[in-house]
Amino acid sequence: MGVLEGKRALITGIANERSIAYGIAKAFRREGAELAFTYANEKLKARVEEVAQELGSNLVFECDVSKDEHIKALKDWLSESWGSFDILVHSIAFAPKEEFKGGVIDTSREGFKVAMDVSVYSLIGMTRELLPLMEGREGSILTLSYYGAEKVVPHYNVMGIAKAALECTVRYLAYDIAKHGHRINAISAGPIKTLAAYSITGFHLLMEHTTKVNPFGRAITIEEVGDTAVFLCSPWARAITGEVVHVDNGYHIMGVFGREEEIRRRD
Ligand code: 0WD
Repeated sequence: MGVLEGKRALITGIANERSIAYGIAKAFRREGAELAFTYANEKLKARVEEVAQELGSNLVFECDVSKDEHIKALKDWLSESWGSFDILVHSIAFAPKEEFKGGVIDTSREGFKVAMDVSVYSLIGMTRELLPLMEGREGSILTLSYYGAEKVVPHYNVMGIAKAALECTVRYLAYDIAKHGHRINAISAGPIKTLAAYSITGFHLLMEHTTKVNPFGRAITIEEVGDTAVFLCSPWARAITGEVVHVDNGYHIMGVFGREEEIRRRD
């Protein structure tokens, strides 16, 4: 029996089969969860419907998280479809492409607003709206962050600021929802080649470097993020909330990079 048997999970943020949310959805399904999906806009509908079908679900709903009326409609739809549910996966972030070109100093007011709205406020809005549907079910919420929240990652810019705010939001929400018996955590994932990642100027160099210098010397996969997501959203993690768990092959523990290679070369 899977560890998520009997759980219902709402998955957001699938753009294609490279999306982190897809890796999470597959792992959830493997562990016995029932799934429902949202897609951001009409262009993504067919792809998300295919994914849903592949993972044994016909529950697919449009939700652009920058629109309050979409989040409200999602609640009504979910209430009619399931009545109640257990897990929300928030795998959504966005900033206009221009914001990744220069430095933080070049951030536009509009770019800042959009990044914070879609990538951070959406977690608050969705949590508030969907919370009543988790009543009495010891619900679990999961969002996705990145190391650029903690340290300077050139060109990550306003998204780094948004991720720092997101991680802080996780802690505040953890406090708020604990009184209802629910938990919320974040996974800080290492870089993965997805659509969102390719908006970031120089992403391939960042990926190359991160892969080479992390202690395991390899890239992380969406399946690895999926397995950690299963744990965090399962009863095994029932005492963990407000946490940011790094799934990055240990990249974030390093203080000096590339030294071993240099030492070997000189020996
Ligand atoms: O290296 C990476 N790929 C990492 C991603 C490392 C660490 C964290 N993350 C985070 C991202 O910042 C994001 O929060 O993981 C989350 C998922 O990102 P992803 O899987 O890398 O990217 P992608 O497959 O592009 O999915 C993100 C999706 C959007 O896809 P597109 O590419 O169409 O922007 O976020 C969704 C959308 O499906 N999204 C929205 N959903 C609802 N309403 C909205 C919106 N307004 N905007 C974007």
